[in-house]
Amino acid sequence: MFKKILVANRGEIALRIQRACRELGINAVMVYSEADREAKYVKLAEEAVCIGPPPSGQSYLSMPAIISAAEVTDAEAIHPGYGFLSENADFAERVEQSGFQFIGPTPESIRIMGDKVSAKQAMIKAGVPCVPGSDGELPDDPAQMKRIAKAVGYPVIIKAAGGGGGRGMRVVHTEAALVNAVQMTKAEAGAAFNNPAVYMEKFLENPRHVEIQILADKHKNAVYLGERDCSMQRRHQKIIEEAPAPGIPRKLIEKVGERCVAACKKIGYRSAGTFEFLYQDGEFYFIEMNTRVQVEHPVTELITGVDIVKTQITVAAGERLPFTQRDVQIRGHAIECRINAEDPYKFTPSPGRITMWHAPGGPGVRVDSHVYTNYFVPPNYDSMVGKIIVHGDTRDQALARMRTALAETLVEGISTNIPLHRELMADAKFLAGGTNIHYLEEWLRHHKR
Ligand code: MV4
Repeated sequence: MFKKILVANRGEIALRIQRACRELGINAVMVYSEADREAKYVKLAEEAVCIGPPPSGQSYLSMPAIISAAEVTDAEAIHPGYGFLSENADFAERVEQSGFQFIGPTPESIRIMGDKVSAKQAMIKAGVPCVPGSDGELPDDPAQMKRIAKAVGYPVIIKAAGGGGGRGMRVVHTEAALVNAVQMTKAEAGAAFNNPAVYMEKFLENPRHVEIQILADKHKNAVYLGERDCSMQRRHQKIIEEAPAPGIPRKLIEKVGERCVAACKKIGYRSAGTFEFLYQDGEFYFIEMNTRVQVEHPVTELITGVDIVKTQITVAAGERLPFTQRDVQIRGHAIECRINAEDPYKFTPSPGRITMWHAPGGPGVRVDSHVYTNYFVPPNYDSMVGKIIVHGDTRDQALARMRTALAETLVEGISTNIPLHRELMADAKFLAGGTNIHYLEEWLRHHKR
């Protein structure tokens, strides 16, 4: 096992990785920007290295700064967390060329999944169900384009190969609008991603976002850890996630999960990964694969008892997965609320000093947060200050525990979205389960504060 790992991230996930290292008896080297000097995980660290000024381009996104920090501290491996450099294939490659283990998949896997056209082609080949659409990149010829759209059926969606996570997409409802929409999307994609390639899919009007967590080792073993429903989102920012996904038959999840595992084995995927699907009218459609640990990984940890971050580390060191698919049992229900430093209804960021932070507790309550009373939320990064995650035997018990947890949570000095979470935990449609990706934005239109 590694003796020392460098944690190339900040915030709650830096603390989460530090905790996993402690449990494994590994020394964690924390890196921090000048804005994160006061972070809890920096104070708790046996070793910490300042990697630059507050802007992430000069700190958490600086490959030379991070790799030199690993060199001067004699770390053996680098955990990238989520965001920042976590899905940058060039970074993974440079980490390995510098003699460190990248805690994640191979650079080749990251590259295939980073290009949404090659990702989808790999999934079709591996038997994962995908949204009907163009066979690979969309041709430039207007006649061919129109022929493909007609076969797929309007409305269609044009997506940039270099996009993902909601960037570089355009919905087209009629043939009259098609050619111009494709040209516009290609121009934007060329400027934003340095890759003008686009592809076409049938546009699904009211899907849920359901994703499947997988874990794989370097010995061709892979398992799926059930699914998460991440439909409660606004502008592609998830705010509530839960597992299992309400109302989806277990048999169907098993069928799709087995396809994801087969795909992992086929492409030699290793580490943690997430297959993102749209779920509509009882069918799953693959859209993208995330090659990192995700913000919402704790809901899966709570329903399976598997420590995803620890397993990422042990499999990166070459160990085998310590369990098989048969050992993975889904128990109870888990819900996560992301706590953001922002106005709960206007969504403007609310950085600043937290004058009071009181975290909830009690049975089935987990809080993943790096903040504390007197902590200063820097304005330079994502507004998420922590996550409240609850587990119960049933969804109703998990909901009751989340309501209690949110009622106990006290944050003063900054605004947070806790009032929004409290309202949603009492919303009849959410409580019924199965709301789609448009629900929150529609709800907000009718609940103007
Ligand atoms: C779609 C779609 C409908 N039909 N693809 C947005 C993020 C990116 N991961 C894929 N996205 C979508 N792709 C087809 N064929 C609707 C979305 C979408 C969405 C997906 C998941 C979660 C939230 C979303 C919000 C708006 C649109």
